[in-house]
Amino acid sequence: MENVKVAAVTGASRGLGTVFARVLSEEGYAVALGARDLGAIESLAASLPSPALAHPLDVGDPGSVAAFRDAVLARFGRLDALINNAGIGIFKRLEDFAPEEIEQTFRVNVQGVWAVTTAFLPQLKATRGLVCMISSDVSTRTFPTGGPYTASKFALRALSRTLQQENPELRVMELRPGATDTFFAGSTPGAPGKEWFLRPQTVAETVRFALRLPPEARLEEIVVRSSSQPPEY
Ligand code: NJP
Repeated sequence: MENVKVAAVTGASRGLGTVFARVLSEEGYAVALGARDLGAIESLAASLPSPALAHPLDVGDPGSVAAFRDAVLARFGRLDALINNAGIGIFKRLEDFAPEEIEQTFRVNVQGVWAVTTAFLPQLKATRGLVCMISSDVSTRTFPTGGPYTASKFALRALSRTLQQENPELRVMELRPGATDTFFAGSTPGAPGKEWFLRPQTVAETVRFALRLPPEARLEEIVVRSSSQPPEY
């Protein structure tokens, strides 16, 4: 296994995470899958063309992050790519938020990314690895009902850039998808009104492109939006 590159994907149980995992596997990476829905990631692991590990992960729980890290390193011993994909969104007017909902948004979308990334930092530095932050096209803009979510993605953008500045040997990429047809925010793929949303596979192809670039190149940011997404959206 020593020469096989290894990738970890958080939030791999559905939506974008499952297609990121498949692309990594197709590109020859052994893949570690983390999410709270263990059954879903076990099924995914069994269907991938490369060696895969499914292990429970709640990115908001430091003990869970440490157990995930230990399991990944016990099985594979290295990490070449980390896809920080796990994320949540709660959408309503600011005055309607409960404090716990804001805390939960930042615990998963910001603190969770920090926890997983720093847990694997020695291994990522050793391989001069790729750290892919699944941010959002809203990491530089706001919209009504999107306050805490957009704030968390602005914060993730800052975290990504700081990580790159502190660790020049890493390749940190902020991937900023527009509206994508997943289970995000309690929605259902293919539901009415989502006809123009990007397909998750289309977003995942940008990760394949990044993986195939030679190490001399650092793809720092990708914004990918549906060609049907209204410009004012
Ligand atoms: O959403 P969904 P997406 N610990 O709901 C996991 C960003 N994005 O694929 O734990 C660990 O289908 C959850 O797994 P589980 C978005 O902000 C999306 O669209 O089993 N994992 C599931 O696998 C997010 O960062 C759109 O419940 C946790 C996954 O996250 C990323 O894309 C637009 C977790 C969510 O799958 C993937 O979201 C955009 C935790 N505590 C950015 N909590 C879009 N879809 O339109 C959740 O700009 N997960």
